[in-house]
Amino acid sequence: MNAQVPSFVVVGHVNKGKSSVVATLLEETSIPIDLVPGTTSESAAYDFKLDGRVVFRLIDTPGFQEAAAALQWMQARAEHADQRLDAVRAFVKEFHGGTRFHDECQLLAPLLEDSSAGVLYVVDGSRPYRATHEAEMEILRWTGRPGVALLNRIGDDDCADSWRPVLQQFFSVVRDFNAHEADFDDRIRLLRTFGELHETWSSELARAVDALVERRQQRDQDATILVAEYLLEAWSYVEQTSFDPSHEPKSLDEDLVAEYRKHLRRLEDRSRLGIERHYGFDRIEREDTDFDFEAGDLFDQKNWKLFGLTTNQLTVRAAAAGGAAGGVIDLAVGGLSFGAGVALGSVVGAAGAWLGSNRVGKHWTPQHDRLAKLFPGEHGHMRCFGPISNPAFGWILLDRALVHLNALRHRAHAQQQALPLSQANNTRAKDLPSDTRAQIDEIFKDCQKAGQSGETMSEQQVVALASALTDRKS
Ligand SMILES: Nc1nc2c(ncn2[C@@H]2O[C@H](COP(=O)(O)OP(=O)(O)O)[C@@H](O)[C@H]2O)c(=O)[nH]1
Ligand SMILES: [Mg+2]
Repeated sequence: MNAQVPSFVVVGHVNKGKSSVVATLLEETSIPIDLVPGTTSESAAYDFKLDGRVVFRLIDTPGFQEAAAALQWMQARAEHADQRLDAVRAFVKEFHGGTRFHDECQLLAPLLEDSSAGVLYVVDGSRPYRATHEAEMEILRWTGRPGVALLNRIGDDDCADSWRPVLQQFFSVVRDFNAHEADFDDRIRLLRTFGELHETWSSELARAVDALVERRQQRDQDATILVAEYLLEAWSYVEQTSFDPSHEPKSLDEDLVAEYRKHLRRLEDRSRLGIERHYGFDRIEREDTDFDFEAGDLFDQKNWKLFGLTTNQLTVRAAAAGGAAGGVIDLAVGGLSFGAGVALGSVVGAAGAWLGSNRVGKHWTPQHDRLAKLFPGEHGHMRCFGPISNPAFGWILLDRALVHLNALRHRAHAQQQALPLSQANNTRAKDLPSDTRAQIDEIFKDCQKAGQSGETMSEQQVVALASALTDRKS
């Protein structure tokens, strides 16, 4: 083992969030987190690598089970402070490999093996301090290792004040760190703290922090490109079908729209999966019950607010496209002033009828020049649906993509709840500056045109949309 790699043994009472801390710090969803207490039965070392180089190592452990009895055993063998480390060694030697004190040996052995390893002591700050923890901290002190105490928060209560004065007696640094809620900045702050523990680690961890920040920026940039690629594809997508005119199926149009919806859903899902993987999330659940193409509720304007924009914000854009042509589109409330109540009511009504007939896209039949343009050289009978003709619908897709991206960016890797996609405080389309929204709307219009003439969007447009999407107020 390379002694230069900053290593931390993550310890604490069983079921206090040790594995969660490891998962979140490593940005790794594959760390086993307890559904039942005792999931972690053996210690496991996890290396955090950047560009193939190990920058720090975390050793997840089962946690203390019988600290008081273990301490008692050690105390009987250490009359004075200079004998304590030896007593810990003797303890591990005596019980290692056996069934008694299995978990204690699992967590103490890595501390003894690597003479530079630090301690990360995790407690649950939502539960009050209890004296039973004292033996654990005392044993850790006997190892003489530098340590950070982390106040995790499993429940909603705040009992941190009962812990702090105790933790400060045993650990040189005490920090709040909510394993399931910590975002990127919290993680970076903690890594910087680690650097303070050991002089030889500080430069190594400072480099790791720089590299992490750089990787984060790159990931953010790449993620908006993925979002932009998806949107341009979705905005310009045309569903087509060919049929025999002598047996024109009755449900031809319905089927066409159903296929169109399915495809848009697939595009969104594929894009989301790609972005999730990009941030190191594998197979996460999403809280997304309010979006169901099959049930058709995307096409029900009652549900639009669930997608992030209020009906007002959406219809303002819809009305702007029809009424105030060329005017600056402002999705935020108040951008275009409709007389409250009366005008809004009629706009909602108009948009409702529009959407109620599934006119998210338009139908094209062989009588339309456009179809001939879309499918040059094709003969026979075809029908198409798309691209999106309703600007509000285009903005819904954009808003959903932003909500997903931002929920993901702030998600801790230990988090096991479904990804929340309806949080009000999430960044949304309405948070984009209005000139940026106007710019995006131009790209959206280009997409609609491109879709109608069977063209694909250029790399330049992808980059332009991606950069507009990062132009957030927050
Ligand atoms: N809400 C919440 N739950 C947490 C947090 N940390 C841990 N948990 C939950 O507490 C349980 C134990 O977590 P785990 O990380 O496996 O603890 P360990 O036994 O100390 O490794 C799991 O069900 C976690 O989902 C936290 O910060 N917030
Ligand atoms: Mg664990």
